[in-house]
Amino acid sequence: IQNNNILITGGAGFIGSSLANKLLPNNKVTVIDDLSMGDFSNLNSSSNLIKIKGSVTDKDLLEKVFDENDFDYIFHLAAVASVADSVARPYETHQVNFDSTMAILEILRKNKKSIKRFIFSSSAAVYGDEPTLPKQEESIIRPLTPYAVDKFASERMVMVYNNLYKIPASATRFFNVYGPNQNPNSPYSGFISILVDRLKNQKPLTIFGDGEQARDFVYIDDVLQALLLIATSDQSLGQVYNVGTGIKTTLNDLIRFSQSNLGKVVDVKYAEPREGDIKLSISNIQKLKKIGYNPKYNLESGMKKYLDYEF
Ligand code: UD2
Repeated sequence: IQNNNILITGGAGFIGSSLANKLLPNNKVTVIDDLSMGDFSNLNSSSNLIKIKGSVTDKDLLEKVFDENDFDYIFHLAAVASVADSVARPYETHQVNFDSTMAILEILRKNKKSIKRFIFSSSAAVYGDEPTLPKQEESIIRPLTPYAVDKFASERMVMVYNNLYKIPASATRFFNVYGPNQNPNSPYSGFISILVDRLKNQKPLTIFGDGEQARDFVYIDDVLQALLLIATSDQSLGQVYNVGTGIKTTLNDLIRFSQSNLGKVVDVKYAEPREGDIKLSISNIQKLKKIGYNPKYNLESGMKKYLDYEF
């Protein structure tokens, strides 16, 4: 993507800022972020960058931003990413995780904005605990939390606007993304960001459960590759894609890995599993591969790159 005008909501957060930094040298990038989890310091300084501190639930702000810009691409990454937070505050998180999507879609429809693509970030959460693995895009959908329902509803609404109103759109279902600038400071931050923080600060790590729960951990650079492919492919129009690696890793694997490959010992405490925690979440990525996706990182190379950056 070059010489385009791009909006990234949640652009100061982990995935959003990584995407913005990749696009900034050759594009104009507007970032909206409420800084609840993100930080503008994640963004490289550039004359191509416009930073807006504000919420995607603020319709007046959205109207103003769209009045002032003709965006080519919109990456809607702003969300309350904590599933537990959605359980504690279902109405508030619904406004961020669903209403904001509709608000942007409505502006695009009503103002007859001509865009190249709207990309919505959905989640593996939509599959819930239905045990069939690996997850395919057509697998059974069983959202179990307000977060998962909002992600699925947003995703579907995006497809409806694509089909009925010809707003060109695609969606991603992220599995467990990790890498530099993922904020470790919430208990519901990504496990790997917490692990790296504990390794750095020599503090104990708590594993909820026996550590045999497995995830599909995907390195941020591969996620950026996926986002750009999905945004620019003709085939991906009106489609939703799993974004992962297809590789299963348990939390215990991660602990063993950091000790044997990196020589870093972390003091691990085991505690009761978290309520509603999913045991296994692994993606099938054949659909994404059909549009050219080729993940470059396994756990070893991804963790090495992440730790080189951190230490
Ligand atoms: C991920 C996403 C979430 C949602 C969900 C869908 C992240 C950060 N979150 O949640 O937004 O899309 O997938 O299913 O990517 N754990 C510990 N100790 C800790 C922290 C976590 O044992 O200090 C465990 C946790 O109980 C879980 C595993 O580590 O079993 C992974 O937790 P996570 O928060 O990184 O990711 P997940 O899959 O719950």
